[in-house]
Amino acid sequence: MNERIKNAALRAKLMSADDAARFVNHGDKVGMSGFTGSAYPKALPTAIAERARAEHEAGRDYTIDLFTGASTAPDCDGVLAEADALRFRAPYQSDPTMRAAINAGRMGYADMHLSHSAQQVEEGFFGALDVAIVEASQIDADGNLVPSSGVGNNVEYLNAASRIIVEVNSWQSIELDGMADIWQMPALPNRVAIPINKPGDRIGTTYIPIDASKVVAVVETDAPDRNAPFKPIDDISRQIAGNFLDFLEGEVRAGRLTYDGYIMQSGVGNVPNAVMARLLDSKFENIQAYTEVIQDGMVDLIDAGKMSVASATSFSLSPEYANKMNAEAKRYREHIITRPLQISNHPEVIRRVGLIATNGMIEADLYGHVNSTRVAGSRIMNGIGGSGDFTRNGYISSFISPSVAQDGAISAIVPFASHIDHTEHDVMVVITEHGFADLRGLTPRERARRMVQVAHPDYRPLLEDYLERAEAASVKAMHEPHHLATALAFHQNLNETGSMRG
Ligand code: 0RQ
Repeated sequence: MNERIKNAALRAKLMSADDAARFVNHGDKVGMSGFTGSAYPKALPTAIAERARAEHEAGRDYTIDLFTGASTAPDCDGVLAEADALRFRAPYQSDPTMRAAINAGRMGYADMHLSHSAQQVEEGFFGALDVAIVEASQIDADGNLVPSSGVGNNVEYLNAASRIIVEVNSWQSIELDGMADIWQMPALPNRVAIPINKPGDRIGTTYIPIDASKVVAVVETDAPDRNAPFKPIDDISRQIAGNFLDFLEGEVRAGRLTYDGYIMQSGVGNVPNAVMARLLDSKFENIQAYTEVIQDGMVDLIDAGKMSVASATSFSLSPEYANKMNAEAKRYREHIITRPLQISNHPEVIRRVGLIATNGMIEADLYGHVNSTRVAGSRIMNGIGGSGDFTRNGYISSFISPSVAQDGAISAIVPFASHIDHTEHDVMVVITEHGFADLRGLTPRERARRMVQVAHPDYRPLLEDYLERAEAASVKAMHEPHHLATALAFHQNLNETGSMRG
């Protein structure tokens, strides 16, 4: 594998993951690569977890603070949480073991807008970064890193850290070389406009330059990304996708969108994937994505000639599609650009390109506030991720969700959201299998009437009762009526009986 490490000085730093883990000490702040199961380091997390266990068994403290691009995998977040190796985690996670550790109060978690995360780490909001552990597909002769299946916050973590550990993963295609577009944000106060006008604009280098004197270890790996498969598309997802397409068609009829002018941002998950499958046989052409992750559905759209370019920060592919990407990276890099997270999610560029943002949600309330992150107000699910970056700054923001979860015990439309990630000022369209609620231009009370119509029929009478009660209690507060004593009754019922119906 030495052909992937072309720089002799860095080749001399080759060692085992266990030896490299000696450079990661108790109390260190560690920035790792990794984004939605792609491009995370495959060997060091397990080695660090083993070190933590050994230290704990010897009666010594050992925890680190961990920053990434976004979620990683069981062999990264999972093993570290299992070994109680983390004191603090940011900015996003979705691992079941880690989620349980956070919700049990065993470790801390700060859920942040992903576009903020690199800047806040680089500027020292969390203290100085000690170590960056970054996966690369190769190291070139000059010691630059060629990114693997994602870029995330690697540039900023490599700049900020005192020590660098590089994992060179030979599972990643060598032909990913050329896909990344690395543009470095000048430091404050010397910021300049980001010169991206269209999703396909390339503005930087295809590699990440690093300070090679900071590299303490290079580790070879040959392991796949996490690559969770998608569930087969079910009837509910198909109906939601159909309603989303009706909404887009309405925008075309209203003259606000053209069939060759759809610029997409899409959250991850089964429903967004169903939307992309539906776009395959739609009238939309030359679809462009300015988004966070490349998903199976986008690869299909590229193959079908429907999507001309997709700009993101990483892949989030099923195993089948990851293999296809690896086999044909040379062809796909003509259509796909991977960028630093702070560029893929930058409010400036999102606003400029005029994209339509589409994300999943936990719940929306009658007035259009959306909770993406906390079940019944307190229990973290994953995190806000990039949904806030795209929702606030998109041209149109939409949320897609089944109207109920857990066999109908939970309504996705509630009187008052138990936690608010996206305010009524940001949320424009809410889509379920029962239709779409276009909230634009409506007053709060008009919005509430539209939201009832996209709720599950079982919950509509309960929501209507709530509205009547709220209006009766709000003679002097008719702008956005609430009955505060029962505003969270759905959630109270859920906690007490296991169902929002009570
Ligand atoms: O639970 O997995 O145990 O079955 O949430 O729900 O319906 O499959 O929807 O996969 O789109 O996830 C908000 C979590 C939705 C996601 C969220 C339970 C439900 C199921 C998954 P099970 P679905 P999705 C850019 C965009 C924030 C980050 C983001 C998310 C599980 O979309 O994390 O948008 N968003 N990033 O049963 C209790 C409710 C529930 C509920 C659903 N009201 N109460 N549980 N569930 N609604 C990309 C990135 O930033 C990376």
